[in-house]
Amino acid sequence: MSTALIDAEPGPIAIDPAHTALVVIDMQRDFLEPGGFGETLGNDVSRLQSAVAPIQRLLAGARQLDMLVIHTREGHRPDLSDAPPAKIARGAPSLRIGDKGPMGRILVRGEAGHAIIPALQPIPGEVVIDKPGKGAFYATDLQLVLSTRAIDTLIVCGVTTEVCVHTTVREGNDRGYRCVLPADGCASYFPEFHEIALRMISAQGGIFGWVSDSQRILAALM
Ligand code: TIU
Repeated sequence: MSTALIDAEPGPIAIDPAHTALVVIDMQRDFLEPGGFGETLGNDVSRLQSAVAPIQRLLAGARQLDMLVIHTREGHRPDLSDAPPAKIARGAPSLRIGDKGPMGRILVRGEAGHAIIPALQPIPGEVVIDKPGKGAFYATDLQLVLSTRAIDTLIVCGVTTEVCVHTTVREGNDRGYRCVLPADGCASYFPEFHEIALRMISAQGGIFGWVSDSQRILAALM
């Protein structure tokens, strides 16, 4: 296959799977399961479940097409040397980053809660990027991985729409990547933020990306 035309807002986008990466943001137990970082912040973590099945379908399609697949995980070194004090001190969570919770230390690499949920486990050959911030480009080698594979387009899904997905799309757009979001493959603890975050991306002629959905993306690709 050379190019596929994806139906999207604000208009169709032609992508070449050989130069496209599927980027799955932070589908970790810490955000999706009770007892993790998301719940310590006071969120109803069940709100993120809707993204799981669409991402499973996107992963299956990407794997069939041999597309580059990248998974990210938000988290910190066990000594918290890469966790800014301002991030640890933020808000009034029931447990802070680094504290011991039911899935191990909150948002710390190597702990059970830091792992990607069982339904979306990476397979050999897929890239896993550990990131200390909300954006996947900040303080990671993501851009190097993408340039090594001559990637120009990112299909970005995961959680949460208005936090780590949005930050990554904004970072990616400024670095020259065309970013397409499957609306159903993203989710937020705040449904209204999910909706408005997607509208922000495709407004003004697609000011920093395109919004589609898993069905339309897969219909174009497969
Ligand atoms: N709290 C929230 O909505 N999100 C995060 O803290 N990180 C991600 O979005 N992954």
